[in-house]
Amino acid sequence: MKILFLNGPNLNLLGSRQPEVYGRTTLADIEAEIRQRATKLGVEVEFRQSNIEGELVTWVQEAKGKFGVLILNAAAYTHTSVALRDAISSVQLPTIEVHLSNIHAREEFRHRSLIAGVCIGQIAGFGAQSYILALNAAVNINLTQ
Ligand code: CA2
Repeated sequence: MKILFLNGPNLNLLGSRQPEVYGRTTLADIEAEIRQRATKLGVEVEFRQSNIEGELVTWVQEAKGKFGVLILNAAAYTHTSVALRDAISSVQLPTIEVHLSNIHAREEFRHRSLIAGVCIGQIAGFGAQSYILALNAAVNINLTQ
């Protein structure tokens, strides 16, 4: 099974700014941890980041038939992107929404996720651990489908 991890805008800055909100772990650290765990779990992973909404939309479209599960931290596009929601909905690829922070405990504009309704579930608030929880969920989803 192949799992695609997509990361949205500004997540390339992780670890370098706002450590009080997002911690000191970089996206590269998260990727390395995910790769180690994926090897042990016997799954393949691909890990990408983009600051461009259209690029994320294209990657979601292209994932159909190539990946079994999509794990998506859409970052700020979570709260704004009808385009990403439509892309997820159209590919019908099991998608897990992931966030480092607990978006429901933050500013009101972050409480609404436009993609939540087309995802299997949402994991938020566990920092880098959210990605690991999502990986485990993805592996288990695939076992039962
Ligand atoms: O908690 C999450 O994972 C978020 O998806 C992160 C997004 C935010 O817009 C969402 O509401 C919740 C922000 C990612 C930007 O990350 C930064 C990291 C360091 C410095 C500045 C931004």
